[in-house]
Amino acid sequence: MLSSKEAISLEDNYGAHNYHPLPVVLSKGDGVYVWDPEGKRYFDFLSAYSAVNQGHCHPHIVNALKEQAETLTLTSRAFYNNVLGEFEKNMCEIFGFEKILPMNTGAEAVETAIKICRKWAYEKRGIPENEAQIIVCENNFHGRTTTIISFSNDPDASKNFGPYTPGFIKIEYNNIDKLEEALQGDNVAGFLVEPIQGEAGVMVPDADFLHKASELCKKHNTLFIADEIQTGIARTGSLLAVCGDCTCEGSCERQPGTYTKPDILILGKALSGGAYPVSAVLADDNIMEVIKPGQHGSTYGGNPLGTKVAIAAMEVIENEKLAQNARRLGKIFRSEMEDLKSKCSLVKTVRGKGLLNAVEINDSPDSSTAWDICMKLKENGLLAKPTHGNIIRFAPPLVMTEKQLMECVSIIKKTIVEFHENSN
Ligand code: IF1
Repeated sequence: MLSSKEAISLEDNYGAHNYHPLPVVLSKGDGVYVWDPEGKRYFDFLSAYSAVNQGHCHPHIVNALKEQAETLTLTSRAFYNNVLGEFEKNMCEIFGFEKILPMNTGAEAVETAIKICRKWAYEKRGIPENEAQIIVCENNFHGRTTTIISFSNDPDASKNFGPYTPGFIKIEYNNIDKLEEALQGDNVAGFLVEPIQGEAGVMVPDADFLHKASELCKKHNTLFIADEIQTGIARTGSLLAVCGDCTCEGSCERQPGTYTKPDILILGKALSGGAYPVSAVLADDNIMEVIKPGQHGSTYGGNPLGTKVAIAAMEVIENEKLAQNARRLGKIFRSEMEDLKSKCSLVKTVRGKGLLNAVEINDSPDSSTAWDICMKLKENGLLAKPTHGNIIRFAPPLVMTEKQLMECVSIIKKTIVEFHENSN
């Protein structure tokens, strides 16, 4: 097996430098743990950006992958296959929609949602062709295709990738008045929003923001499009972040009054538990029917291997009650981080929902402090990475036990306190 040093050197020499990874090489994963080639074990507190909610190499998911891989992996959609229909039925029942369109990556699903919204606008709402506008939020992250970065205000994500796709209006996140103002436009077809802005630094909106936004969209016959690629699949303590503060103890009951049903729901990442790229767009017939045969798709979209994996990944979420676990452990984690904040001025803010949390470090976003703390966390056996500048995202797999969480809390507290003491 390659040593860490050798693996890093190969990536530096032959790989595009489109990332700046923490200098750690992972060679094995199991549950909440990952190992480097030298055998050092770490707690994974990033979960591949919430794609590994079910834990690394979950046996139920891996077994489904292995069995299907020896049976039938890809047919294209030129023919039917005997797995896709089962996946589609399961997903529509779990999430309460009439139809699902399967894709592969999150960005593809976001692109799919944008295309469906625009086509619905022209064919159902009568907006003049090529005039549809979609409202998005400042500091959004919805993927990295040219259209999606066209409405990003992050220069790293968008500079020198033009010309940009038109048809998007930016408003301040979590600002209902600005949304209402933007909805006055004649040709506003949709509002695309992350229920919690992950990359922006785990920005949690006001508790009633999503519901009020959905109501406003209804009033203006505009589609409410929820990008739950990072917040969905139990990460925030409910099956979906748009479930709000539900009291579900079992599967998602989509409780009226707490659940805000989107017109279009976008899923990805943990939909397949980190074992295979699977994403999807869900909507009811009156919206999804605008897509006719031959008008959208992809070679791998809805393939039997990915959909078998996704069926198993969703079974794990349900059977192991990972939403409930995320909700319970998330409260403990934030309480412990607030305790740290009360004792250490290096911690400025703690925020999050379920097991999608972030700690804002009390230093300039241009400083290397958050990065340096993550380097110390790595030395102490826990992997996390800053988002923008001075914010450290903490998002472990949802299979974590309370005992493991408390061990991680001790590592985080010890690391940040010692870092602060040594920097004074
Ligand atoms: C990277 C973070 C970034 C997403 C939401 C769509 C997508 C993502 C809400 C696109 C993907 C990933 C992409 C990855 C790092 C990570 C990420 F927010 F999770 F931290 F970049 F902002 N909607 N997020 O979070 O899904 O096409 O990647 O499957 O690009 O560096 P994808």
